[in-house]
Amino acid sequence: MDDCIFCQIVAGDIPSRTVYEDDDVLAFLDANPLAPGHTLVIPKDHHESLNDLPADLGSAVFAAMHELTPEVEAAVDAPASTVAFNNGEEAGQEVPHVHAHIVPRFADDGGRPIHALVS
Ligand code: D5M
Repeated sequence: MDDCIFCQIVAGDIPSRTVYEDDDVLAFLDANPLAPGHTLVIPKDHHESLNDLPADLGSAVFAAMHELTPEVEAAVDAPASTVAFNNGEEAGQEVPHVHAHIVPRFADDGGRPIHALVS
């Protein structure tokens, strides 16, 4: 989609800091991080939300999340992370290209639950 920010990142038309890439999935640092190392994981193909995502691509995204989450935590020395999708505009999804947030969490960050952290 020409007007999708994340499709433009996949195409290389907007710069991003790549964390991981394979044939189906791209992960890059969030431009507005909630914590150091905040990473987004997206399918390269444009699908607006999880509801539109074919199961095989969902599996590819999950496999990348599964591999990346401990690596992201280790990279910033975080003991935990919040991993979440804002799925749909009313749930706070601002970029309509499905994406998972991996947000490293720290002992001194207040332990706020997911609804207070990802908006
Ligand atoms: O989260 C959308 C996320 O996308 C939000 O945390 C900022 C991030 N974002 C927006 N534009 C960019 C670019 N150009 N690079 C990296 N990250 C970006 P949502 O769940 O839709 O509210």
